Amino acid sequence: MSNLIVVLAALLAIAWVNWYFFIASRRGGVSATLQGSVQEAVILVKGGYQPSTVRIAAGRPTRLVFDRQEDSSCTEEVVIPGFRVRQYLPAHQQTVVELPPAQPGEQPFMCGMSMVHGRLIVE
Ligand SMILES: [Cu+2]
Repeated sequence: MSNLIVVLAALLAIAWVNWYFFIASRRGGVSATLQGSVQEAVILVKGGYQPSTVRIAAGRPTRLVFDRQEDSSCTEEVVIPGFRVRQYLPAHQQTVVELPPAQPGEQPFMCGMSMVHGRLIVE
C-alpha cells in the first residue's frame, strides 16, 4: 500500500515538474511597459539577454532598449530576423531599437553569431 502511495507521489511530482516548465516557459518573460503609444522594454546584455523573453502587445510599436554592460565581442550585434533588424550595440551604452507594430507570434532575437538567444512574444 505504501509503495502505491510512493509511486503516486512520484507521478504527481513528475507531472507537476512537466506542467511547471511547460507552462512557465509559455507564460514566462517580462512584459513591455506602455510609454504613451509605444511599449518599451529594457534588455540587459551581459553574457546573455535579461530578460530573454519579452512579451509585447500586437499592433503597437515597440521600443527595445538594449543596455549592453560588457565588451565581449559576442554580443556586439543584435539580430531580430523577423523585423530585419541587425543593430550594432556599443559597449557600456544603451541602444534603442524601434520595431513597427507586429502580428501575434514569436520573434527570436540573437547575437550576430547566433550564440546567445532571446525571444519576443507578440500577443
Ligand atoms: Cu555571439
